[in-house]
Parts: sequence; structure tokens; C-alpha cells
Amino acid sequence: MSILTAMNRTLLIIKPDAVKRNLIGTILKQIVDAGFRIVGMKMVWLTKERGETFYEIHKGKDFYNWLVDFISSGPIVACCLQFPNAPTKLREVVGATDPKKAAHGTVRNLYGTSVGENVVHASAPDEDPHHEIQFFFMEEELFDHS
Ligand code: DAT
Ligand code: MG
Repeated sequence: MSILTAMNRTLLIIKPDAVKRNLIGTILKQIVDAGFRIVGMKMVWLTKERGETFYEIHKGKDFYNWLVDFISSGPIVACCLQFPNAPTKLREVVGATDPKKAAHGTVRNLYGTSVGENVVHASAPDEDPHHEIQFFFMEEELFDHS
């Protein structure tokens, strides 16, 4: 995979709160309307151990245990998305962590209910999106159809 491809891919997770509320299609429509291509997608239910590993970067924070329990509380949808500068662009579409502070019309502003139950995860551009993509997908499971 080229450096350009890496820069142009990011990971989106539709979290258990959104899946439970039947918002998968609504959220994906907003994402694809913003121009993203879905190059990989799967519905999975993480074990607590897998959740701990995914959120290892937050270990030690006061919300870590809650976060791990939440992400492993039900099925989620992991999507590898492609777009120029995908990680930065997706964070714009998703909005700030706290739905109350997220810009008008962003995914979290529209559908998030609290700082924890904020409907989606989007890789931070400075926290190795490629590593997060690899957590869910093998390269053979990603389909570049641009
Ligand atoms: P983001 O998901 O915007 O990258 P983050 O990396 O700071 O935000 O935190 C990861 C997740 O942890 C976030 O989506 C929701 C949860 N979280 C963050 N701060 C929290 C807090 N103060 N209380 C409860 N959950 C929190
Ligand atoms: Mg983060």
C-alpha cells in the first residue's frame, strides 16, 4: 500500500448506541454524501478484551473502564473509508467528542446523546489511522474501487 493510500484512508466505527437506535443507514448516508467511499465494512461485536486493546491509548483515564464496557456492549459497524486526507475530513464531518460542543449538522451534533454515547468513532489524524484500520481489516478485505 502506498503512502498516498494510507493518507487517504481512515476508520469509522458506528458505536453500539447508534446500532441499537437503528441509525446505521442514516449515518452512512451522511458519510457517503460527504464524498467518502466505503472500501471495507463489517459488523462485529467486540469482546471486552478486544475493546481494551482498541482503546489502549486511553488506559488510565477515568472514563476508560466505562468506554471499554460501552464499545463491547453490542454490535458495531467498522468501516474503512477513502477520501483525500480522509482522517482530517472525517473528523470534520463527525464533529467534536461532546455532542453539545459539536458543530451544527455534524454526525455527533445530530445524533449523539452524551460525551460517551457519541454514536461514532473516527480515527484521529495524529493517532495512526492505519493501525486502527488494521485492527479490523486485513489488506485483502479492502477494495479500492475509485
Ligand atoms: P474522540 O472519540 O473524539 O477521538 P477521545 O479520543 O478523546 O475522543 O475519547 C475517546 C472516547 O472516549 C470518546 O469518543 C468518548 C469517550 N470519552 C472521552 N471523554 C470522555 C469523558 N469525559 N467522559 C466519558 N466518556 C468520554
Ligand atoms: Mg480519539
